[in-house]
Amino acid sequence: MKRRMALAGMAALITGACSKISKSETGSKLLGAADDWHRKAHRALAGKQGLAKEYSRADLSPNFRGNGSQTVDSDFYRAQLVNGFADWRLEVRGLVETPLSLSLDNIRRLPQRTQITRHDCVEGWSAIGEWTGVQLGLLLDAAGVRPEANFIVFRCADNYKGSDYYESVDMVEAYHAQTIVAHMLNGEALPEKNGAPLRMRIERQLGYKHAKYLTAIEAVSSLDEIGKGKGGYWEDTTGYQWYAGV
Ligand SMILES: Nc1nc2c(c(=O)[nH]1)N[C@H]1C(S)=C(S)[C@@H](COP(=O)(O)O)O[C@H]1N2
Ligand SMILES: [Mo]
Repeated sequence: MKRRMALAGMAALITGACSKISKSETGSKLLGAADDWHRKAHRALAGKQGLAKEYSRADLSPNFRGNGSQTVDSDFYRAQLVNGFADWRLEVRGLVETPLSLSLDNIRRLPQRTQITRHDCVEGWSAIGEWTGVQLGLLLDAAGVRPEANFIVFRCADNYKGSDYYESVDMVEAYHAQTIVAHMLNGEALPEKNGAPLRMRIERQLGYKHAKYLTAIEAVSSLDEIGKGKGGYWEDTTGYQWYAGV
């Protein structure tokens, strides 16, 4: 199996066995509990595996603008920018069998996925970019997500207007083929303004779900105790929908 082989490449990082949770079981449990008609309706229409449209190189936006935080205001970040993020680590933690701490090099050596997609921001702009990175599902399998996990929380290095930026998705979105931890935009290392060195791409969801300056991926059973409990920075502060299907 391809996925098994990919995981074997992480052997040096992982000591535990792979988790055998059934994703479809987690997914249907979540759907059954959904109290959000928009989410239910969208899932019914798109299906669990529906892919966001992918474009060709000819469609790429000449400049993929930056929005929200465009840098991280810390000495550590400034130093990492200069040394190619050699000391940056992405943690995979929470409800997992084997917590991981991955360097950029670890991430680059895993199987990669490249996708050209359109980013839609609620503020009324769109841009098409080519993103390369590792599928989130692969990292979650490597860490062995426990069956009690219902959501994946994305932790970011930046503080946006006084709050630590964060986001979250359910397990269906987390394991979607186009949900990747990206380290490249248009074939080059992620620019600072677009979330260097790592950002989420969650292609069936609106722009604010795509967490930049990613530091940790956390498996949790509930979002109640995270931030103000609504699942993300914008959901907490402005009342944007947690389920942000495009
Ligand atoms: N950490 C972090 N992630 C973030 C934001 C932010 O301010 N901080 N802004 C969000 C919003 S509203 C959008 S539209 C996109 C913008 O991505 P871009 O800067 O690559 O255009 O990032 C999202 N992810
Ligand atoms: Mo946005």
